Amino acid sequence: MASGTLYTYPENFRAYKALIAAQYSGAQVKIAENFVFGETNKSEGFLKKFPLGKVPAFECKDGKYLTESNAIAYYVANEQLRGKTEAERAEVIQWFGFADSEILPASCAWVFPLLGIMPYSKQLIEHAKEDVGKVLTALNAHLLSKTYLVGERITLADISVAMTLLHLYQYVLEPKLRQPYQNVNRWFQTIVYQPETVKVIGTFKLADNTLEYDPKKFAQQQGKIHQMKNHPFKHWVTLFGQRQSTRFWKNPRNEFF
Ligand SMILES: N[C@@H](CCC(=O)N[C@@H](CS)C(=O)NCC(=O)O)C(=O)O
Repeated sequence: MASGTLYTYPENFRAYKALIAAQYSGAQVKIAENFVFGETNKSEGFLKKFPLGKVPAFECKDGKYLTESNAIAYYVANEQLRGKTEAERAEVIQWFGFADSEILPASCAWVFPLLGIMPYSKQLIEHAKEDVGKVLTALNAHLLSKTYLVGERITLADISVAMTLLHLYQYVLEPKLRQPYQNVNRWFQTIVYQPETVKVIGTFKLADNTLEYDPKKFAQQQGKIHQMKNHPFKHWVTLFGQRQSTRFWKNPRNEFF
């Protein structure tokens, strides 16, 4: 059975994928103690193992090193979660790509400005909402007659896609906005309220209201994040701060995330 150490900051939806998979498979995944984002992952020792300095990162008990959250989740998963047939495994990979390429950029572009961790642009948020609408419409059609994304039981496809939708359901998809996507809502709640998921993410609360942009809150939040060593969103601010003049801002709808 897979076992090893997972490097991550707290409440990282990418790390959740592996942690939930481990709950199903019984894999022994220990979270690295005293991990400080921006420090530990930039240390010489870490970079020797994981040259990009990104998390989540996984140090397998047998000495292998793994990066990329989907690969780590796959490594610690069991056969059921990976997909039982070649076709199912291919579908799982398909949904990994869908989550990372279709959902994630749109989710970040909508939610992060409202959390004060990315500058606000009404136009970009409107584009992001449209993009989120498109992915939810596609998912809703897929889930019309299905309980799970692949096959008849939960797989990594469900875990990966649900975790990538987490911020949307947590911060912006208030009842009126999620109303057109009843199949997705039903499926999402099936996944986040599984006991294995609850053990990792706690009891999830769907958004009652869409988070509103407040310029004062934005300025305060930026200050707070910069001051606090371990603020949960510090890594994003650092990341965006470093890249503000680079390609993301030249083409903010690109596949930055
Ligand atoms: N595709 C990767 C993305 C990993 C990633 O971008 N991690 C961010 C934090 S969420 C990071 O560690 N960034 C540090 C950096 O870019 O220096 C995955 O899914 O694991």
